[in-house]
Formats: sequence, C-alpha cells, structure tokens
Amino acid sequence: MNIRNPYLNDLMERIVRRDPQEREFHQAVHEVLSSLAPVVDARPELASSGVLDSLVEPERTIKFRVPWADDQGRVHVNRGYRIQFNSAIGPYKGGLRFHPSVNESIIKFLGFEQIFKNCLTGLPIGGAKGGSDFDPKGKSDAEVMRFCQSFMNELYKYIGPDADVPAGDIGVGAREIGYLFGQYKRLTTQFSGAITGKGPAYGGSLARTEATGYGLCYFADNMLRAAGRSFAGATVVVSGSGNVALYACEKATALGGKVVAMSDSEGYVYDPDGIDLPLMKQLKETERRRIREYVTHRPSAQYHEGCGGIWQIPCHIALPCATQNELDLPSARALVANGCFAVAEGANMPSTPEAVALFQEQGVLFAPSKAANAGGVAVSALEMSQNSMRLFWSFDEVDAKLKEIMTRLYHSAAQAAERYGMPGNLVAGANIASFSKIADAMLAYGLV
Ligand code: NDP
Ligand code: 2IT
Repeated sequence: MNIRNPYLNDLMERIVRRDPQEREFHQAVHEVLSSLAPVVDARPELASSGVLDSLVEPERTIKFRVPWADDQGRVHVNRGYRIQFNSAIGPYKGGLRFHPSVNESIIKFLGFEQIFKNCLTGLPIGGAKGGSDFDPKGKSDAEVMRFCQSFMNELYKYIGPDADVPAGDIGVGAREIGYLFGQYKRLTTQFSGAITGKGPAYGGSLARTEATGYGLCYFADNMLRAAGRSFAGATVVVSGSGNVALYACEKATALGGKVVAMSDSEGYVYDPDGIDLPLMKQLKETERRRIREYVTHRPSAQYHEGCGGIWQIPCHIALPCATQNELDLPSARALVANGCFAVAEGANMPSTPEAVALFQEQGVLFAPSKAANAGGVAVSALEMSQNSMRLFWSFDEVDAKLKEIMTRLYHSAAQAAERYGMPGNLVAGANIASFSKIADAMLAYGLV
C-alpha cells in the first residue's frame, strides 16, 4: 500500500528492493513510515537530513555459527544473530529468541520495533534483537546448556553493560539466561549487568518475570478506562501460554476479567469456568508440557487442535501473546462479530496489518505491541539501574514503577495521536511519540 508522503513512499520502495525476502521487516517498517507522514510534512528536514534512511538500516548485524554437541555426541550447527539496530538514545537493548523460525527478517523486524518501544519507556536504551534457529523444545538441560555456552562464546565480544544488553524472548527464559550469563561471566571475569532477566539470586530484578504480562494489562487498563470500560466482568482470551501470556492472564484476572482460553503452538484450551492459572503454570512453566494436558486435569475444559481457532471464542478483550501475525483478518472479523471491544498486543506484531485496519475501522480499542508490551524491557532497564547501583529493589517498588511507566506511556501515545489529529489511534501515537526523540538525538550527532 502506498504511503502518501512521496519521500517516505520512495524510501519504502527502496527497502523492499534492497532485501526483497524480508517480509516481516517490511511489514514493521511500513507501519512506522505510514504513521510518520504528518511528522515529515511538518518537519521536512527529517527527509533532507537522511535521518530516516539511517533509521531503517541496522548500525551493525552480527551473524555467526553456533556448533554444539547433543547428548549422543552428535554435532549440530545452528545460526546465531545479534542485530544492533540503533544506539542513539542508549546502549543496545533487546531480547534473544531461540525458535526454529528465526531468520534475519524476523530478528530485523524485532530489532526495529525495539528502537521505538525502548524509547517509549522513557528510559535510556537503544534497540537490538538477537537469537538463533535453535529449538530448545525436546532438548535436555545439558543440551540447552551446551548450546547457550557456544552461543555466548561468540556473542560476548559484542555485548556489555554499556554497549549491548540482551535478555529473553521466545524460547529464552530463566534457564537459558542462567547459562548465558554464567558463560559471559566466565569469559569476561566480569559480574556486570550485561544481561537482564537474571535470577534474583544473581542480580535479577524482582518482577521482571511478571513485567511484560502485568505491563500489558496496566496499559490496557488505561486504554479501557479512557473509553469508560474496564476489565471488570469482561471475558478475556489470551493466546500463548509462555512468559507473557501467563502473567497477562494473572493480572487480567486480578483486575476483574475472566480468562477463558489460552493456547500453545499446537492447539488451545477453552475453559468456560475460567483458566486455572496455577495448573497452567505447573504444566507450561515448570514441567514444559503441551497445553492439551490441561484437560486431563480439568475435564470441564475442552482442547482443540490448531492455535488459530482461539479467536473464534466470544470475548470482550483479546490479548494475543504468542507470536507475530497470529491474528489475521478472518480472526479479527470473528472477534468483532462476537462483540470484542478491545485488543491489546502482548506479543510483538501479532496482528496482521489487515486485522489492525479492521479493528480501527470498527472502533475496537487497539493497543499496539510496541507500546503495550514495553513493560518487559522497562523492567529490564530497571534491572540495569539496580545492577549499576549495586542495589536491589522490592517487588512492590518495581511493580509500582512499572505501573507508572505504563500509565505515562499510554498518555504519551494517546496525546501524540490527538496532537496529529488522529485521536484514539495508538498505532500512530506510539510511532510519533518515540520517533521525534530518536530523530533529534540522531540529528544532534551529525552524519556518521
Ligand atoms: P515463550 O517462549 O515464553 O512463550 C511463547 C508462547 O507462544 C508459547 O505458548 C508458544 O507455544 C507460543 N508460540 C511460539 N511460537 C509460536 C508460533 N510460531 N505459533 C504459535 N504459537 C507460538 O515466549 P514469551 O512469552 O516470552 O514471548 C511471547 C511473545 O511476546 C513474543 O512475540 C515475544 O517477542 C513477545 N515479548 C516478550 C517479552 C518478554 O519479556 N518475554 C517482552 C515483550 C514481548 P509452544 O509452547 O508450543 O512453543
Ligand atoms: O520484545 C521485548 O521487548 C523483549 N523480548 C524484552 C527485551 C528486554 O531487553 O527485556
């Protein structure tokens, strides 16, 4: 789809021509550039200075091989990535994803989104992302440990507390972070805040585990209340059953919602009595099992094969918390037809552009991922602060700061949307609110 500003449209076309296979990256960039037309109209120097041309090109792409041996001694070679996208307002910051679908386009889209998300937190962090096409599923702890150590044998050269600070994402949780940080510490003889999401026993922030899911609900709560709605009494569907989904379920329930469905990559469960969260955590977080096993413990619940069907379940609020492009146009149509009035994205870019357009047309309240899921990286930045100060804050202190950050973030996106004549459009608001600050920092440095 054409972007109405000719400079931005030409830039988009050049990006597609340069790397035609990077579909996810194009999708993320198109959304941002489309929102920026009114800003570039008002400030033509943003086009003539080349700052936007620089913003869409990573500062550095690191791509490396990761050899590791399985428990039978067979050698496997995976591919590792770290894309250090933009350091205009702080050290590179962003998670690592271990999933067989990982490729350069996916890491690039995630790194690009991270620049704006991190800026929106109001904390001094640049944008990056990394990962590997390694699949931790079905691997023993010893195999995961050897993979993580091999991954870090290369990555440690490029990261550090003032340079680049990785964290978790899909397939990278507490176990992987422990192995990665342990190897970083061995290789560098430094105990520093070079990785976040660490265990509380070794420098991790309390509430980091909960932060993305809780932050999502704090953001959604602000958006709902501004429209005279709330979680109270609402039926909620949460896709995924990983870190973000579990704690979104926990906070949505605490705020008065009833979560009736969750999923994994194979299927979904529908529990009309409300998801039994302790059971779900036991199965997915502690025992790493498949979600289908939920129904053997809760016979009143149903299991359905295929994760996409979850959006057919009637709900008032949808929280997609699994992965990119999991919510397409037919799913969006089903949500709208069933009376859904709000969608808040816990995963990164879970709704396709067509789904987002439908929500906006139909007046569904829509919270885009780069704003709504910023709570995770915000608490990561608070972990960096605690590590630098060699201090440790209580759970309640961190949670209070998270709530304040998400509330401020909601208002800055809502106000930017209003200022540019698009009230309620939080997609445009989030992009505009973060872009100006990043662009100003880049302009201040001059052309390099
Ligand atoms: P986890 O690995 O903890 O959980 C991922 C969940 O999504 C699992 O239920 C998984 O199912 C499901 N899933 C993964 N890939 C697919 C797929 N291709 N199709 C369908 N389902 C899939 O990851 P997180 O909870 O950390 O991350 C979820 C999303 O949130 C991602 O988009 C991530 O980028 C984003 N995010 C994460 C943050 C964090 O702090 N962790 C911060 C901000 C955003 P299965 O168990 O079958 O693999
Ligand atoms: O997508 C994300 O914001 C994350 N995976 C969290 C990044 C971080 O550095 O905590």
